[in-house]
Amino acid sequence: MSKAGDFAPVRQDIAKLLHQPEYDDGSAGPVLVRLAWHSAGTYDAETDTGGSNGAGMRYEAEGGDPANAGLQHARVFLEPVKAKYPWITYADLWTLAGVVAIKEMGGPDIPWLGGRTDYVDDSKLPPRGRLPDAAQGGDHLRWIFNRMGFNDQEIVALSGAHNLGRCHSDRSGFEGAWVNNPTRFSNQYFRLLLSLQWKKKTLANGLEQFVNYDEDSETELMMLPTDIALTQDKAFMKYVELYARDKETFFADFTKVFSKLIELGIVRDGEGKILNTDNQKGGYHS
Ligand code: DDH
Repeated sequence: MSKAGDFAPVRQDIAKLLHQPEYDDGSAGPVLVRLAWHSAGTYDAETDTGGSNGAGMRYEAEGGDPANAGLQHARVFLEPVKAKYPWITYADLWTLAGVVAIKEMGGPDIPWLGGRTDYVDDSKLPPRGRLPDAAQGGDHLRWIFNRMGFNDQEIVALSGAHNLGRCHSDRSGFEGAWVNNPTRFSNQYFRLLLSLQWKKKTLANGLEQFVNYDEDSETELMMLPTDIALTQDKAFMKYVELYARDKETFFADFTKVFSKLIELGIVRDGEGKILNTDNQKGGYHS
């Protein structure tokens, strides 16, 4: 039995469950990264609401947000880990799973601190609509990410997570993967944004995405309108070019911005203890 607060065996068990031969590209990794991001990306700096603390996605108000469609797969993958280590909170488990998955898929080692609680303060529940809409453009990206406290460089670095995973027609309505090897973390997404010809395609459901018909690529790859928007704005494009040519800088910047993402709304003391959660108030308890 592991001691409460000993995250090393939890990390190992998360790493072991990533291999899922029956699921997607054989890996639970990408959807776990998306779970971590969506758990945190509801944060609003101005009202100090949302964020990973509280694991609000367990409840219909947040979990049932169409933006979170498909993330139940990620939560189900993690249930055996939660059962084995009942002391870990969902809020910690989901964010930790994201960083473990990124590392296991060849990405950087992202600093992670525990201590989040599963207490949901009703007055701080994020309204739906705080996560980005892939059908939009650059103004929308700034509107969404500035609200969380991210600048242009951080928006582009974060978008590099689309090196991983794929779009599902029964979840977001978009279809396909961004890169040929969607379970390997790299800067390939940025390189393909620049090197391939992207053509608009209207899907049967009416959504528009961009696809590449390059004969050299093994499969049809895709980009969301929000991905293409990064190449249509000078300020974003500067960082797309930087990350396409310099993988080390992308990894370093991604490390910083992903750890900032999963700390949004969390205030810690010098020892890393979270100061701004109050388990004594009413509300949901796990
Ligand atoms: Fe994303 N993302 N994302 N994304 N995302 C989708 C999948 C994945 C947007 C839309 C979509 C980030 C930013 C944005 C991952 C990580 C991150 C899908 C497809 C859509 C749509 C969902 C589905 O059909 O299953 C938009 C728009 C933005 C934006 O505006 C910038 C960020 C910041 C991250 C991050 O992790 C830091 C990952 C991983 C996936 C693949 C999931 C999977 O199941 O595979």
